[in-house]
Amino acid sequence: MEMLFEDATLGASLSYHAAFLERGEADALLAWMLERAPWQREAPVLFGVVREVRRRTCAFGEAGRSYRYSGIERRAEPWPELLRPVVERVRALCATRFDFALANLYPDGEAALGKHADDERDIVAESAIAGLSLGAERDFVLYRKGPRGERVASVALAHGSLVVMWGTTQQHFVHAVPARKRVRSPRVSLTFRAMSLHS
Ligand SMILES: O=C(O)CCC(=O)C(=O)O
Repeated sequence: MEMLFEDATLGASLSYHAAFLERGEADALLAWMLERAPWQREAPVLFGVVREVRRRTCAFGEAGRSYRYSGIERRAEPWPELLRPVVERVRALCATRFDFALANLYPDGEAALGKHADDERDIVAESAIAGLSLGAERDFVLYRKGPRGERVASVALAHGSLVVMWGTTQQHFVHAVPARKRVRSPRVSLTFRAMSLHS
């Protein structure tokens, strides 16, 4: 485990777990996700305009969970068998009762995710958010919120790695997965979240 960033005053930090999954386990999960996951196109509404993006998403979790963001609603499919033991390990590592995971498929390096915080009301305030990476290595960048918005951490996320945003990170920081044009192969991420019971 590597602590990539910590602001003790704010109660925010970012940790990185390079070989969270063994190679074979990561390969099998990636293959399942690419072939079997129920990917959907995203068409987020930003400033009132519908914008289609290259990324695809779907969601897994406990029965009845759903997640709303940017005018999109993703309802959880049941946890796939292959993912169940992984969810247990992510829960144990973070001591957090994750009940939902949003999956992102980046078909190639042109697919990206802009700066945002996972600060929707559906998420339990100040709970950890853990991101599992499968496939092509992509950068994950953390910036301070606000007009200066300086970059505070950047990490190349390896196949089978886990990155965890702790505490108040979503309140004070935004994160992004920038485009990397030279990347030609797909990446899948699963971000585990603890949802408020009202959702
Ligand atoms: O793909 C990633 O690693 C980041 C995903 C993310 O930021 C999100 O789902 O909110």
